[in-house]
Amino acid sequence: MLREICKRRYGRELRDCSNQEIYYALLEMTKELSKKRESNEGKKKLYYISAEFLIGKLLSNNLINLGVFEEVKKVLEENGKSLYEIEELEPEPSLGNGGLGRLAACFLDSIAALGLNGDGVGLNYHLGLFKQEFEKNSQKEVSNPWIENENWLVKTDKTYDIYFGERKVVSRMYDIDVPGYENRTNKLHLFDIESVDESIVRPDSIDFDKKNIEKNLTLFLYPDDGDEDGRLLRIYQQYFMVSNAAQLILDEARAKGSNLHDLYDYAVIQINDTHPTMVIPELIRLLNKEGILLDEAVEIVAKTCAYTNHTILAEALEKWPIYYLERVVPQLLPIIRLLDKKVKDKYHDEAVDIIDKNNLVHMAHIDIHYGTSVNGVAYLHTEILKNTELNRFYQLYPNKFNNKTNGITFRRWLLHCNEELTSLIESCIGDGFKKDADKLEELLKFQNDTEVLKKLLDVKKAKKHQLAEFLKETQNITIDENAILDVQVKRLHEYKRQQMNALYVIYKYLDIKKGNKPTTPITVLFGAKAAPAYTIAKDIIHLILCLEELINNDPEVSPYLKVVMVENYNVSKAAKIIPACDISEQISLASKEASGTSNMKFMLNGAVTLGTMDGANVEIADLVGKENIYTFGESSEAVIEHYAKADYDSTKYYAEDDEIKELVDFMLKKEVLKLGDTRKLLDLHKEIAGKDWFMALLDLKDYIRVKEIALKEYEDRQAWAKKMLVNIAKAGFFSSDRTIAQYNEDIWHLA
Ligand code: 26Q
Repeated sequence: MLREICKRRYGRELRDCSNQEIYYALLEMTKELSKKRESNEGKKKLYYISAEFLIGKLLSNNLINLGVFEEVKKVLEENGKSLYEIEELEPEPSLGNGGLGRLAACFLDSIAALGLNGDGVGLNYHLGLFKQEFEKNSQKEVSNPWIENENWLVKTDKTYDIYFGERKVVSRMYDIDVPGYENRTNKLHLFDIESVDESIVRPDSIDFDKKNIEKNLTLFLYPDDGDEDGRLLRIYQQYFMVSNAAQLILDEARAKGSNLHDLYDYAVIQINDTHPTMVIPELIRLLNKEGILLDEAVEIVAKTCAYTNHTILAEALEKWPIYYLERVVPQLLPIIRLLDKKVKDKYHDEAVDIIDKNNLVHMAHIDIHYGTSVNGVAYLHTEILKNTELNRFYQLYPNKFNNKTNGITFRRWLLHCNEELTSLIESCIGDGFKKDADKLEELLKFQNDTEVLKKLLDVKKAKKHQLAEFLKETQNITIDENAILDVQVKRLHEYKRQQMNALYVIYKYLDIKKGNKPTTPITVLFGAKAAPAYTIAKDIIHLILCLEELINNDPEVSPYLKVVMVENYNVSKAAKIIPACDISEQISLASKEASGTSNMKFMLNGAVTLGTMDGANVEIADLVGKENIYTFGESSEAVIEHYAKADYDSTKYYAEDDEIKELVDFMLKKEVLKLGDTRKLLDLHKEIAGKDWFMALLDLKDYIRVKEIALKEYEDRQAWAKKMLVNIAKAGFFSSDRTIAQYNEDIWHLA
């Protein structure tokens, strides 16, 4: 088929086409193939509404799911072409910030793989999350377009009128096919308006006129930001997304015979964090317009919606000033006030109000009162929601609360990103694990098989080699393929504590300077974008880049320790980095990371976790047992208590412990200041020594202690390989197929 497409498009044989031409031919072929797969149908349908779908590149994954990956790869090879080189030409859709968006993408893959009738609904951002560049050891943001003339989007003829008060825009729906692994195809519906104007972005930046919504509505994915215009635009985007979703849902239900009084038999809506919350008042408004009385409309919608919470950070919970909503979507205000009144009349408890006394609208409260289900994303996270953050709500609605521990799609995070490991596993236990991830447990039989353990180490080495070549090519960075690869890749946030890892790097640097040379060299690799307005996060990146320059150019130290900050960490870089990793850094302050999902990807690829008892790390520890994970730090209970009593004082740790002080003060040493910006380093120093809101200094010494143990134990290669194997064998639980099966069983009830 590929040959014919090339002939038709270019009048040439496959072998005479350029990689770029072949990429477009493959795009056409893949779209054609997935169109042929019948779509899922059924009376009831799931609508997974999310402001973010961090789908990443689609070509290879779609080929895998359509069952033609091997064949295509072979045909290309026979014609002197490489699928991997062709893949590099695919522009990456970065339509998400991080974990939440990537989770939505993994979920779409699993929903289709399980043959469930469910589509994604979101926004067609023209520019994905900014592209990160490093300049003078600092992050610079530039715009990140992904839509070429030929792309994955299929323009549909579905359009809707969307009103912001009196102001009307006309939307259009674009679809991206989601072919299920050896199954039928679902869709990701992305809404857009035609008047968006990419030329309003100022060159070489991400600045644009935030007032003109005709031109900017779907221009950008929102990186959390603080200025007023920006926040208003976020509300415009959210309403645009949910009004389209609501109209689509009602259209489809009606077409299947719903009289709308029975909407919940035709539709279930999963609200991904509070970003799509306005779908609740919007649906109520639309049902009411159709002649359904308000009280009944509220009941109907409450039976149709379910909410997932992804964070317990108070500052990340959406609370919009009521006058913002009044300005953007005045038509929703009567409904939101009605929802609030019902709550106030019934409960007389300010803590659960929708509109608080400061006239802030608590979006999560709408979801909890007016939905069937509230779920957290890992066991510990759900417990914290129930017992502390959302305890008042849990007392009102104990049956709504449930846990759905996150998962990842094994098609992308094993089959595609690590073919070498996939075939080793297959040679041991057959290919049943590809459909049923729990079968990975059969690997445990090989725990003491020296042959298999050796092959496992060989695979790791091969993946390190590939990563080393990639880093050389893209960033001109040389890493030692024989070094221990220690990796922390995730969005930059103080609670994730990249700063604590940076302090470890300083510790190790000074230790090597003192003459304590590690037996095996260590590479500490970071990858992280900081929100453009998050100054401290940017200062932490600055520190890491300064350390990178200092250490890698120090002839005494660099043979033993290297620091690498990967530029523009994204999904495709993750797919190259994760399989090469030995030690997976999951070091958030206990209680703060709702789940984490990279922890699962690393484990699946045979990395050993070094982490706190936070998020899904708790479940990883439970599964692999304490000899196969390195844990440290204060417990979530202890941390929650520190916050409750406000008794954590970083100045104490800093001033009263000379070892800690030496590490923190290092960032102000002249050799570092010489490489960096004094203001930024001073600010960061002040933040850590004087405030340290996420308690890096609290756990620092335990972290260093346990990390040193891990590095030492790495030396026993056989014992380490066994840990790797147990981690892989136990990763089956974290397949998003399992997560989705549980959502369906407990919440969605699709046939
Ligand atoms: C909110 C308001 C205005 C602008 C932006 C935002 C915004 C955008 C993105 C708020 C939050 C996010 C993303 C949150 C996120 O990624 N959370 C992560 O979700 C993962 C999947 O459940 C978890 O594994 C992570 O622990 C959690 O941090």
